[in-house]
Amino acid sequence: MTAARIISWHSDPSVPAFAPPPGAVDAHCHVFGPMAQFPFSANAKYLPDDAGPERLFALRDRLGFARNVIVQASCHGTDNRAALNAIAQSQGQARGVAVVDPAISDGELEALHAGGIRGVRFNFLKRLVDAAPRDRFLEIARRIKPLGWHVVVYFEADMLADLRPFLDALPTLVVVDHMGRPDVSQGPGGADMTAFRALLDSRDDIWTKVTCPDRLDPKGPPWRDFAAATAPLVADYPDRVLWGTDWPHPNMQDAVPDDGRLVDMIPRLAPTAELQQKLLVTNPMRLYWSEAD
Ligand code: 0GY
Repeated sequence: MTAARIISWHSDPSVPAFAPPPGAVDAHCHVFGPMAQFPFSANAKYLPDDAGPERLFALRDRLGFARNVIVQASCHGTDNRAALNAIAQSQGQARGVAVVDPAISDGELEALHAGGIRGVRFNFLKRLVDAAPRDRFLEIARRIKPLGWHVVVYFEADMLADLRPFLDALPTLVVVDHMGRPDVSQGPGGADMTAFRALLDSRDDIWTKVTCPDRLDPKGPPWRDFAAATAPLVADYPDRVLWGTDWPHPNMQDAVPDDGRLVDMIPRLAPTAELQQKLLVTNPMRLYWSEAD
């Protein structure tokens, strides 16, 4: 079993030439395990090697970032202890997004809040999770609203039309992972981006992460199609975008991205200092560190 565990991250990422602004937040990353302490879910669709907080924080420092938002990875199911452990070890420099079961108690939700969780993730990718009825997700969204949390949704472009009634019904701020995985080769005016912009235009409390060129642009570095499709989105919705590495890049095996090159892409997505400040500091701080702490 151990031999089959996946290493999905670059062993020696470059130091980026681009220096993020002080206080920059990597707003989409994960931790795996360590498995001996925090076993993976019996329903996990992939079995990764350990990628714990020490590695994550070493990468954060190498890339010139100050903070992390740790998103519960599907391989840990609804057991958020690995993410909570990483947040606890971050000395206030990490917050998280959990995956929870609808049966969770109010006390457990409050404990997650105390542990640094500020949102829940609803994952619709069939290759990652078993299907969950949408009414259960809506119930969770209603439960977490009083805590001031938001909902993170992960879906693919061809699911958007079907998901619209569900997304429209969500009662909290919504963050869409990786822009709903558009086909970036269609360009900024292509069908996928046009449908996604219609979603953003339908409510002013839908945000997105301009993340994962490595997943969305099969032509590879320097990810030209991704930059061409994404930069106009950052320009048009500057107060509703987040950026993250996606480290340790769950499931990426064949083309593991160099995280330094991902960071070096930021000025092509957000060309001005003002846009960079919003993308990397102002926006994530508003969502994850809105209290005075
Ligand atoms: C991502 C993407 C993936 C995986 C997960 O929770 C996860 O396992 O998020 C993926 O395989 O596309 O955003 O990290």
